[in-house]
Amino acid sequence: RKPSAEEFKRQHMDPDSPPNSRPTYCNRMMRRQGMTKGSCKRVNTFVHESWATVKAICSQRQMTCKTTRRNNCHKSSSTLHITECRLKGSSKYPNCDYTTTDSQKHIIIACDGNPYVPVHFDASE
Ligand code: 139
Repeated sequence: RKPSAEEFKRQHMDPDSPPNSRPTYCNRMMRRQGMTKGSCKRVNTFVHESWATVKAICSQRQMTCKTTRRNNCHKSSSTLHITECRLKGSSKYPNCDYTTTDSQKHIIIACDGNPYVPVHFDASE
């Protein structure tokens, strides 16, 4: 499947909700955004910033990706509001049960294509 900005948006963008640590956020969002179909996705980060802010990271500091060793990753120059969803060890598909953790961190994303846009979430730090 071709990487696309639309897929990145579905899995990682939540610009309209402020960061909130309601414990039900990840269970609800992971299901709503289609990441609990077939299996429970283990780790997923949502970014509470505008698409313009996230897209702009593609022109910020370039680096080697942590997960693939490709060189098309970029680290945000500022910290962003994010929520990390992590599958609980006790979770059993189809009941995907997540911990919800809010933070403010730099994010590392991979960009690809022409136009050069976000396609993969690599890490936060
Ligand atoms: P993924 O299938 O990794 O990429 P997610 O980001 O949602 O989907 N692509 C690249 N993929 C990896 N590295 C590159 N340098 C790439 N350049 C292009 C989506 C598409 O992007 C393409 C791929 O070929 C693919 O088609 O790490 C595993 C999953 O966990 C998530 C992110 C990732 O899935 N994750 C991990 C988080 O959301 N947060 C974290 O902190 C860590």
